[in-house]
Amino acid sequence: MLEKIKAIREEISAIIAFSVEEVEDLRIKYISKKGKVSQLFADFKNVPVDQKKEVGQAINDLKNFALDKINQLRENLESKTESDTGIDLTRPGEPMKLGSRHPLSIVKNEIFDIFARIGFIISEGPEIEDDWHVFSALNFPPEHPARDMQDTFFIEKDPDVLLRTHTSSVQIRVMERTQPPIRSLFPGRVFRNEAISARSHCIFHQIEGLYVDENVSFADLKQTLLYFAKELFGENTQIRLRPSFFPFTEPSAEMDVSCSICGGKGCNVCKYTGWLEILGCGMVDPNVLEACNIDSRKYTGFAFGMGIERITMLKYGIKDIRHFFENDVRFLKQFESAL
Ligand code: 2U9
Repeated sequence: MLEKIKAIREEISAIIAFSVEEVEDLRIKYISKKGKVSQLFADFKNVPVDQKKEVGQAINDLKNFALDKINQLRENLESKTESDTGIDLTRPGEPMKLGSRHPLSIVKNEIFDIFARIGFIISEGPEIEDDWHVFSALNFPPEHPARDMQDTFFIEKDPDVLLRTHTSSVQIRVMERTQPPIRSLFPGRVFRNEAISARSHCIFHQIEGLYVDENVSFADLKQTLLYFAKELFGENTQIRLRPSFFPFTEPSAEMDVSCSICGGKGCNVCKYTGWLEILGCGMVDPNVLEACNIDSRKYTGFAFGMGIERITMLKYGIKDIRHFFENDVRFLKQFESAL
């Protein structure tokens, strides 16, 4: 019994409290009717007669000790006012300074929203890839220069392990496991073995898009991209498609938008052409559909791809791609401030 009393005394002496409510909880825990100290009084009847005097005294002392401690804790908390802390606890807090979203994230989210309104979902996949998903399934011939070490980062030990050069690899992964209809965007970081300059970087961000279903036509592609350009650059934006070539689309095209800076009249951003190139696109090559076990006689599809850095530079008139990766707050805080 004496041991138990000693242990409770040590417990009480170590207590600290940060609020009056906590002190009240302590009072209940130790000296209310069912509290630990009161429990000792209940157990007192079992104490042998010859020890009753000593134990009784010890329990009384413990009760007084607990009461003193609780009163002291309560007084301390109640007396902590401005006068003795020097702090006016009623003053409103300093507002937290908000950061701002990265310009690439602002533009990426805007593009997500535009395509979400016409039913596109988002799919993501690995940055470290294999030859099949980055090249072979996309109809790149074995000797295509993109497979060269000069253009693509491989790991030394295994030429089948490489950093993706486009997010088209994710489209392959989705098509391999899903039958049409497929309507998705594929955002992500991509890597190319390029010298870093004001205009290009070895890491950048892409958004690609894919729509595969029965009867998807080039007219659907063109109308979808016109809608996209008007939403992103304004209702008066015009588009033009120029023939191009990619191994994974046939036919292929590059899309220009009328320059949003000069409205098409000609300025130094559009190099006095009135047009800005913003993306590549085309009808998915039947070989690519077949490589993913999608029946190319039943289904057709369109795809497009764009670099988010390039679009963001055009939208905000940013002259050097390296700003996006330096994270200089003087650059970053110029964009949207609300999170
Ligand atoms: C599959 C089938 C077709 C995606 C496409 C482009 C054209 C394109 C570039 C734009 C600027 C890459 O970031 S960039 O350097 N992209 O021009 N991308 S069509 O076509 C696909 C993708 C996947 C299965």
